[in-house]
Amino acid sequence: MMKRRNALSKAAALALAAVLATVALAGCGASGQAGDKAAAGAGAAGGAQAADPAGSGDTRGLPLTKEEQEALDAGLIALDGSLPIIRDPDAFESKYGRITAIINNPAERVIPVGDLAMCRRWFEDTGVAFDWQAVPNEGYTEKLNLMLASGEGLPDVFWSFGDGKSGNTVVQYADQDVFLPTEALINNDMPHLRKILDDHPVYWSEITAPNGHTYGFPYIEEMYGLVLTGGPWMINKMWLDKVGRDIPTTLDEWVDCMRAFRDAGDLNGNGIADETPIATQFKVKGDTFGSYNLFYRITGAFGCADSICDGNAYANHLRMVDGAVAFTAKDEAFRKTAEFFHMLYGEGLLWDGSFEADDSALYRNSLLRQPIALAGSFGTWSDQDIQDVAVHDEYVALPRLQGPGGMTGFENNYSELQDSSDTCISATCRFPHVVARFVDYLVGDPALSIQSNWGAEGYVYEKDETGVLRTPVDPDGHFKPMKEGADFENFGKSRANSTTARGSMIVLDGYYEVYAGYAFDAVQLLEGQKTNGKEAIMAEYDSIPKVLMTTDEIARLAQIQPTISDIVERYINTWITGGVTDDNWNAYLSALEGAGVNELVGIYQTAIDRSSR
Ligand SMILES: [Ca+2]
Repeated sequence: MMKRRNALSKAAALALAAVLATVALAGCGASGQAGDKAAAGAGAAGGAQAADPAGSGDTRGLPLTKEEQEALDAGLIALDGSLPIIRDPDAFESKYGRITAIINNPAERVIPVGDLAMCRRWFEDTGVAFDWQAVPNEGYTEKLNLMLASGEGLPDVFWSFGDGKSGNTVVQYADQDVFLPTEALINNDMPHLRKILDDHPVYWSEITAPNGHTYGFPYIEEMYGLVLTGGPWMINKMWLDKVGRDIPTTLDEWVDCMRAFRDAGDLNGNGIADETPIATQFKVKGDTFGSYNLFYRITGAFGCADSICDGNAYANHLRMVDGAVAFTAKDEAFRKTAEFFHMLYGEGLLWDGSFEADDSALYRNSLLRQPIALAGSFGTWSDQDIQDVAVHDEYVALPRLQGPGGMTGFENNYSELQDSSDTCISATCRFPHVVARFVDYLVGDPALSIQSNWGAEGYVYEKDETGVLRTPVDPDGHFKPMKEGADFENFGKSRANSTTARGSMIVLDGYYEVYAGYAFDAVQLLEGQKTNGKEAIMAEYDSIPKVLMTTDEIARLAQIQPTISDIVERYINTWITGGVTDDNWNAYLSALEGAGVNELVGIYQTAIDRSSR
């Protein structure tokens, strides 16, 4: 539901932007290249995405294999969408053996994969009994790479490739006839999956390889965009009360509160001058979903939001502006943000550990672990970053702050489609239609999808009086184990020992409160994000779609992008401590040009145009 509303308002915003682009539109992209590209690309990328998605014109279908035709004729399998898919598992197995599937096993899984509660249920429903080749998580990628490089002993199905890695792997082998293209299966044999993809055209873009094919099937975990904006930006409400300030709603009011914190003395009452108004980190690496570095959160308040996300670092400082890829860290708003932080620094409002590069020294690993409040305002990912319960309760999430050129916050260049190509079928598989029908069964039933992803009823879920699956929690809000023994003592273990988790599961926003409650440990995190303006931020901005790139493009990004990010980080440190001048700003822009910033934008624009054709 929410997703659609966002998509609609984005489309409306895009249309409006296209109209306004002909008028003088100040702000983002006003500085040269980005603006030109925005005007040129507005029709191309923006329009294509809403039109016919990749592969949907294919109605030919994948021919049955010899074995499939034979098994169908013998009444051993059904491929019309009815269940079970394998009608006579014993007869099927004695004639063809089991369909083999390689899977990475986390250390906490002690139950054989085939005996997991969800695997047993899948078998009861479909008659599909996989021969699971479980490989320990440690070393899984290496083993998989060796197997793929040799091309020998390939299983019928690659259940997963290591979280988030399936896309790069299938692209790497795209021209080697290792994996079976699946778009014909999706279009003709998988009505449930096809509907989900057609309802979300961006997901089609994100699973389509540069050669136009899809491989395997996606893993999607929608959580109202949990990973698409940073975690809550907090302020100490108890300190606000002590200095007689309301919760700020503008950037100016926030600065006024920080000055009041600085001047108030012993706000935490321990007799020591140990308070700091603002804690942040200027190091991007390890900045979980754009949560800890306040610099980037504030760029939007000066007219052009930048975007960083450690989970998709090559797309850092890029954003879709008026339908085209723009490098936002060279906008004038970025310079104004640097001047703003130089002011904060000069006034003694920033914690002096904010420039630390060492993880253990970052405020979330130091200041927030103390049994007393030490900082006035900072970003978090999980609210559990603040370890002491009483200290935790002193903080509230800030509203989205209004600045001179816009509002705070940005959307992450990330996707809730976390893997493009799980449950990947190898080219030698004799029963690709059986696998496709199995995956369509898996994604077609919301309650089943949810349990396949997070764990089985009786392990991590119990039904409430209205039939909605709920995770049992104790009075402190912690997971209450449902099974005896150390192998089920926490949520992670109960999950790992009741389902494979990763694979082609699909959980959509519309499932919450209809089939299952929202993830019990993310409720507060989401609430804080909403207070920060999450929904408005997601409606306002278009992030860079997480499209699949060619091996050459990825190699080129690996060469040029880290240098570009280093330049940005280095200059931010220079500006905050020493101030911004025309000279160092121009030197910064020249350094970016020299490092290939235009090529970076071009690579992304090409990849996005290609995937959204
Ligand atoms: Ca104190």
